[in-house]
Amino acid sequence: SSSIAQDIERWDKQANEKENPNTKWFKEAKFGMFIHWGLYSKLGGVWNGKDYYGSGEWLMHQAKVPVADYAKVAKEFNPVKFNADEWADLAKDAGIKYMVITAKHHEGFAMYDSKVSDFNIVKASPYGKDPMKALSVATRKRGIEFGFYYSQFLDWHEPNGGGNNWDFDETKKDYLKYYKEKSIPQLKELLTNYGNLGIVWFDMPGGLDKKQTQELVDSMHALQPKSLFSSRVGQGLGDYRTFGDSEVPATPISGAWESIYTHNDSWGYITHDMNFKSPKEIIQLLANVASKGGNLMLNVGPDGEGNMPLYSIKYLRETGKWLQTNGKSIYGTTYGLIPAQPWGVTTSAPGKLYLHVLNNPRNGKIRVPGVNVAVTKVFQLANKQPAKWTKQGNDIIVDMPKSLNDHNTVLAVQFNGKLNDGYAASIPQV
Ligand code: JFZ
Repeated sequence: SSSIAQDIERWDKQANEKENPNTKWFKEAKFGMFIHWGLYSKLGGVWNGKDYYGSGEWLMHQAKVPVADYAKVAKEFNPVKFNADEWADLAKDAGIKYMVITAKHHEGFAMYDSKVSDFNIVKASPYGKDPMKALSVATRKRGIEFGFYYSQFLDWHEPNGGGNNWDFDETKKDYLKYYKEKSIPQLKELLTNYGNLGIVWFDMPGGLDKKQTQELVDSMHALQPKSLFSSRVGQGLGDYRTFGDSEVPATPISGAWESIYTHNDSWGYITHDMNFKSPKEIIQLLANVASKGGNLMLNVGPDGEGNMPLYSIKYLRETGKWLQTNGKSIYGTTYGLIPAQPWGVTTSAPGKLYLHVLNNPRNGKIRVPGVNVAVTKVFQLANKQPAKWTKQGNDIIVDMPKSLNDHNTVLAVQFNGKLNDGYAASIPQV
């Protein structure tokens, strides 16, 4: 998209200023889980018998549902199948290092115990408990960083919140009043009552100028100095950049960043959205994003009862199985010093180059150009079996070993010396 180029320019400037030490864990993490869960998860993309395929969490907007009617959904929202330990186990098994869940999406419903607004899962729903509390405990217990998504500007439930122009007159709104009375106090609750948050994932800025956004960021960082705020807090602020939905930059970028994708088509649950990415697609996406130096945060959309989609459970666990034997080529790596090749992509670690063979070559050989170092060994990462290789100038040609797993065969190239950065000419220079 057009904004991506501007984003890169702005963030490269920022990355050049000073590396934020708080991003260290994030840059090593590589794989996050995004969860969209709210009243829309119960509706599943259908309002009054009409099917609105698209982003399920936008249903209220798409169907122009009056606030009073939408509020009735809360009265039937009872996710009795929700089990924080099961969700955290799934994340752990999938090889996930951080989780970000919607504490409040654009619909305005708080999925946690809020004293600021009664429109929340404890007060307005039969469920009557705080699932966010349970999830924050369960994830941390497993060494997973926990964070909240919070829609700071769009709030279709509130007369002064952004976005609802079917119940309210947009021109008469006092956004600052909404920020003062709901958005900021709720953010304070989230940053106070749930322990250390790895991430606060702000989304879709609006209604604040640069100075006001800076004040928002500062007052929130005062509560949690180490927490990382997403770039969608607006006005060029935030601690790491998150790219527009489903985008991977073409060349590596310095600094901390993530690409976000959803497992199927929608972020929020849709009953008949079956377009799930296969384990192979997830693994190859993860490798591609890591090869550019970023993280993949993959979204799942549990239903209104609290069940994870069966395909998400199955495919994420299979992704985790691959990571158990190939994780060294993902976690803690930096972008691949050898640019993308017809057979796949690379990631880097000290003294190691990882070849992610995404397309198996017909002739059983892959060529790796630009290897200006003394190679000591090439082996299949998953079973440590050495692979045959030869050198032609600065190219190495590797015989593909018998593949253990056709999702993505990773070959590790061990070397002495300093490998040239094949991207040096194409990375934006500041
Ligand atoms: C936002 C939300 O509106 C959406 O419901 C979902 O939560 C998603 C993760 O984030 O949608 C956006 C926001 C920004 C961009 C695209 C979709 N963008 O910058 O390209």
